[in-house]
Amino acid sequence: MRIDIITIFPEICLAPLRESIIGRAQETGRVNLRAHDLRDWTHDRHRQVDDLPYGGGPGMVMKPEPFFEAVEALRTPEARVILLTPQGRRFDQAEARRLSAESHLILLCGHYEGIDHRVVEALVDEELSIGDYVLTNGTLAAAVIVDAVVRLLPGVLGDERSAEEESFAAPGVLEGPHYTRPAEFRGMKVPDVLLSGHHARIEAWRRERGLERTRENRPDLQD
Ligand code: 6SD
Repeated sequence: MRIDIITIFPEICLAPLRESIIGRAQETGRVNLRAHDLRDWTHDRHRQVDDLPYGGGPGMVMKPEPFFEAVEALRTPEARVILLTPQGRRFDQAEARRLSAESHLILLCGHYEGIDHRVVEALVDEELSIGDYVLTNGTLAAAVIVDAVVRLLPGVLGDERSAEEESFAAPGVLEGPHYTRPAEFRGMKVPDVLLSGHHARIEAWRRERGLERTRENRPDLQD
């Protein structure tokens, strides 16, 4: 998969994606990830990407021209162009799975008050939001989406099962708790059932604890 990110802060989205699993996915060529500086598509001395809003109001609006030139330079016939915005459809695990089947994503990151709407109308295939809170810009949101999508690509996770078995794979039920050694730590014991070697009982216990957690933390997930 190829992913191009267009932002005024390329380093902010690249840094967290260089480590660990996603870093390795890049090194092994499972994903070709690039972040581009939007200012590279300006032509004035100040490399200006924003301007005053028509109709007045606070803050600045991102100019359309650099986004148009950037997308025209980077897009391929298969490219899906996505804008990160609090006004977008909510991104979740099902959306991550859907996007992991694409061959080329172009992620547009806004800053300031927002982006000239002609970009949305003429260039953008879909608007996505990573959650109901307001960030200062779209760059961290783009990094979140890349992380969630790339880990689903074939060969990216060492243990292929772990992409499947986790929370949200079974819709409406969160994962149960995990433990590792030591079996007793500061007086806190690992539940006996996990040491029993009885796989059916372990599975039933995990499911029960997952349901408990769902009821407590995410009642909205239950039917
Ligand atoms: C103006 C942006 C772009 C500002 C954002 C996305 C989400 N889920 N929260 N905040 C955001 C995106 C904020 O540029």
